[in-house]
Amino acid sequence: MNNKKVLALGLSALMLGSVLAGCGKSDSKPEAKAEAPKYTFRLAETHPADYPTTLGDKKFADLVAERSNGRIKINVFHSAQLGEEKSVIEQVQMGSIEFTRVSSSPLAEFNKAFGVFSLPYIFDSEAHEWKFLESDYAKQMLTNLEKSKFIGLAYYDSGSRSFYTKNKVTGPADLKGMKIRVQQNKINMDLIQALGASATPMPYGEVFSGLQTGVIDGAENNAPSYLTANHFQAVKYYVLDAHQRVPEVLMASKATWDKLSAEDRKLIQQAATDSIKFQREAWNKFDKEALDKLKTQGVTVTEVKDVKPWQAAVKPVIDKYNADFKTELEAIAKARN
Ligand code: GTR
Repeated sequence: MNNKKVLALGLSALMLGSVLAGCGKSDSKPEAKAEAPKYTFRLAETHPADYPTTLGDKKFADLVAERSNGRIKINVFHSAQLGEEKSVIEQVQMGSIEFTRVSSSPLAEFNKAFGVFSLPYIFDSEAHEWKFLESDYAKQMLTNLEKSKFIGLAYYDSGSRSFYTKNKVTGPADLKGMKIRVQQNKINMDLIQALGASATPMPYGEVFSGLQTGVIDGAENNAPSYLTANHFQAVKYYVLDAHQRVPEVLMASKATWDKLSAEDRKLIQQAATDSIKFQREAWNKFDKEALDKLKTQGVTVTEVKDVKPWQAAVKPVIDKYNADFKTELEAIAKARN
């Protein structure tokens, strides 16, 4: 904890340093004279500095700084410097961290509707997913986060999640008996159970050692996470079953929001919306690069030509939660057309 604090302080000093250095440049238009920050906020991010979500966060922070003329400063703390996702979400809820970018999956434990994204095979494609994420329904889901003391600002892309394991998996039956790490929510546990494997929920930062020591036999994620968290160094089989598409969420603490003027809220919301395009482009580029890199690093990538056996195996999960997510699933089906 102390080490993290020292690291965080060092990083803020560094960031401050670069802002001051920036001020020295003589490209100043008269109206661009930066004001001293009135607000300095922290944004918690679990991924490393060059990961596509972090790039999105930074774009968002840059737009806010630029448009507020330096008055609102958001420092991005990447690489889980402020803690693992579940604890970060709790701190954002309490108002001790002002902003974060998290996965919908752990968020579902705080706001039930977001659990819909943990259901398997609800989207046909990236296009279908984004048609839904841009719909009024999905926007309303962000707005409804307010009841849980969050202000939902934007969805970011996270591609699709697939299994990576110690032994080769080609079909769902191969997962039987394996211990698989899942993101911390109930639906994920049911999903693993439906596949005859045993689910081990654990924070992201513990997965690497879990895989190395054999506490778990595998996990599941998109290619960028499998690569950048170094999980591929511990387990080398990746089967592209794409069981989930779990969007990322950029959000603020309601406690922070309540202190801001209407104009500042508008500015921050617009910056978040405007950062989406940049994040999605960064995502698509890195998603492909990551898969290529995994292959060159000795990972055996197994394509799934027929997804039907996978869909059939996890159908009990849909059956179990169909009624709970009736309206969400209807809105998702509507976005298919
Ligand atoms: C990643 C996601 C992270 C984290 C991680 C996990 O895809 O971007 O925020 O939730 O998965 O599996 O814990």
